[in-house]
Amino acid sequence: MPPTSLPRLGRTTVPPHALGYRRPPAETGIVHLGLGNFHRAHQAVHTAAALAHTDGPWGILGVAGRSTTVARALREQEMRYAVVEISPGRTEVTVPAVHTGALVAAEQPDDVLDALAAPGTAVITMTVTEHGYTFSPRTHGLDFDAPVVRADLRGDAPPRTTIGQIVRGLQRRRRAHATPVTVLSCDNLVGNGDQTKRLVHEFAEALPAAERDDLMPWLQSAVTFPSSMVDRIVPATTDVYREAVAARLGVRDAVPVPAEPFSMWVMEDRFAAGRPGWEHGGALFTDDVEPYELLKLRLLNGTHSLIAYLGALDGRETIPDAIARPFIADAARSVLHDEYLPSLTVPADVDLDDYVRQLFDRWGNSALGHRTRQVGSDGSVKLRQRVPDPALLHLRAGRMPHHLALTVAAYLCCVAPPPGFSPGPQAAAMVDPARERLASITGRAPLGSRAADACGVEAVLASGLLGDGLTEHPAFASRIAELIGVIVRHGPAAAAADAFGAVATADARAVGAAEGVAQAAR
Ligand code: CS2
Repeated sequence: MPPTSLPRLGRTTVPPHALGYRRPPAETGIVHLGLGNFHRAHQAVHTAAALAHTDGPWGILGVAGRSTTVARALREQEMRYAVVEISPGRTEVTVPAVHTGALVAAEQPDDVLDALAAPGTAVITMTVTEHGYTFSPRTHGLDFDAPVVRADLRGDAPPRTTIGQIVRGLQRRRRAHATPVTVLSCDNLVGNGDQTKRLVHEFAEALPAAERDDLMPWLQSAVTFPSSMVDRIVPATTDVYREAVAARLGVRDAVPVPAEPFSMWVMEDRFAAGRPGWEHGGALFTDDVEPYELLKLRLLNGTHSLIAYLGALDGRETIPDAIARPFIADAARSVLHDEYLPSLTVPADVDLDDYVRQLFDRWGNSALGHRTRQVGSDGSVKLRQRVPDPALLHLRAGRMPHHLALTVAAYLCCVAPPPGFSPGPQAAAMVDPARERLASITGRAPLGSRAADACGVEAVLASGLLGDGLTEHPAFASRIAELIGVIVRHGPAAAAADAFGAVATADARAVGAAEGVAQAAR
């Protein structure tokens, strides 16, 4: 911890050179749900850059869900915190200063609804992680079986789910003045705008008839849900970063955010009531965000998951330590090039070689210390956005996606370890909302009890973990089961070699078949 003799970061103690611009916004135009590190290093920084170019009423009111740590610290620091941009050769510290307030939904639920309804609020943004959308693990619509969703629908207490908060806030807005507003998801979901819209509409449709009929027409005409792709690697805060702020700015910041230098934001320009000039902060506006989303969700996030699970099983604490292992780098290259890449169309303005080279540099950023347990957490909600569609594409074309199977095998070994197998401390520290559910399924049909025993994996897939489509391909479950067996008996490097070997054998067979065809034709 930095010495307590240093002044605390605040309005008057920010060194002017660290501030992105001179006049921090006084008015709130954006309410952000999910006051975590990612928002503070991404959207807030882009907003600061937009405001440095053109002033506007675009202050952000940040809303934390339950945790009070960041909101309280921000209030004590007059809404100031530092972003520590860090790469092996360089550290740069800036203070975005775009927040006008910080609330904790669990403590001030009514203030949150008022903020969502306030006439000045033109954009409601959210980074609540994949888990925060209260998806049903079965239908992938809103989870009407979850007690917390049911309670929010009854409405006899303040809403606790993000979707409930948004709908209750929109109801209040509709009744107060009915001005249009935009809801902008900034989470790693395919079609995040459409998915958010679907969940919000499902919630609104399930309200009592009078409430529903009052809300729905306005919701349909006045509230837009653009999709967006967000990208910046943002690890958890540690004392290293608090010390970096103390050394560079001479102040104490309890909640700085570390981040890599890279940052990218692409979104649809469908804002119902205006927006900041985010393009001046480097954001890209497009009519079709999906190719960017798929590029990022699959090449970056999908490969990231494989690196994290293999790394954790190999005892690596950080992503850079993991990718430094040749077998993990090779597996990452294979899944990226051979299995994810054929499943997407690269946007015309993206230089693929450059993008991929940057990905490996970003993962290798050893100064950042991004942890395998952070990327590996919440796999039950993340993998669904990353693995099934590309896997199905290959399976339907008659090809086995060995490295996608390896991703699922390594994930299951980390969070639902087969009997007698200890995945190590990094895997044990991964948080996953499905741990108990997976344990109850694999308790009935243990994973990896025999090499080719796919029942446990089939039961896991049948539970909806990766959607419905993959259950029609039992060979995929068998391959996952085989790879689990290899991990359990010989470790993650052997499993990666097995996946690699299978690809090489299949390639050799394909070449052999093609040569056979050519010979026959001669
Ligand atoms: C990571 C992402 O934790 C994860 O699953 O893949 O948080 C990743 O670091 C960001 O999406 C990068 O933009």
